[in-house]
Amino acid sequence: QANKAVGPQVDYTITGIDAGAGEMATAQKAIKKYHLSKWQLQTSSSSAMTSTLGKAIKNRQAIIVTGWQPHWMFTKYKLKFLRDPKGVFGKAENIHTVVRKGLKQDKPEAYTVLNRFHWTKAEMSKVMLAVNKGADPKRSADKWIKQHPQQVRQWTAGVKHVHGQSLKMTYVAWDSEVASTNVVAEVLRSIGYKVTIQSMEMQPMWASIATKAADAQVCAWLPNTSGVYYRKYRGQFVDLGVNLRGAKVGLAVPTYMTKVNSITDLNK
Ligand code: PBE
Repeated sequence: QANKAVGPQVDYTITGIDAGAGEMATAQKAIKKYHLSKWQLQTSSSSAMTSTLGKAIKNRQAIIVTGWQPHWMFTKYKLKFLRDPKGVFGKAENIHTVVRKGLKQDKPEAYTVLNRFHWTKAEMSKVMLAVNKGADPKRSADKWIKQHPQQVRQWTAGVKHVHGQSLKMTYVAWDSEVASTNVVAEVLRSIGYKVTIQSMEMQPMWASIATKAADAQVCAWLPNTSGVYYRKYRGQFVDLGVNLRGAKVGLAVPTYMTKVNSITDLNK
């Protein structure tokens, strides 16, 4: 089987995630740029994609997914990103925190904490892996916070306690963003905010900040993956800068697919 072309083994299908994800648009672009005319990108969800991936790996079958890092799938499974010689997926990305206009004036304490929030890929992965193992996201966030008191104190240092002010965060239920959003929400709760977090598709998430229906989101993968909405809503939000450095997006396969190392190999 290792010698057979990969296309027929997977029905020329790339297993994707939610249609609204930036990575899905980029994967469509890759299909064009690499002339993968026989190939289709299957829309599903992060959880359906990882479940299909898990089953394929259990049976040592070929599979190609839209992958990203940080993500627990790279911890749990032996995966590799396919090389992307045309650079369609771009290089490493950073994740930014984006808040609504006027937040600094209205809720300066929240603004300060959101502005300071930043962590590493390894830290985010820890929370993601706990959630993947079945732990509640809020509890996993709490546990991480308890284990990193100095870091969290840096984000809240000198910030005065508020008394039940409300704060609304929006996010997309990608595993990475479930982790970051819950951690930030719990930190803001610890200084007295009544935080609600609401998951939605990517476009409404950006719109919620632009229309001031929501206060903050920590899910902006830039410059590429969230670039469409970053440009579309430019001037209608405040970019607080990087909260995680060196994220990556691309097509990924299990390492046992030794013949498939580059997106160009999908044409063989
Ligand atoms: N992701 C995770 C998102 C950004 C974070 C790569 C699935 C996407 O828009 O594709």
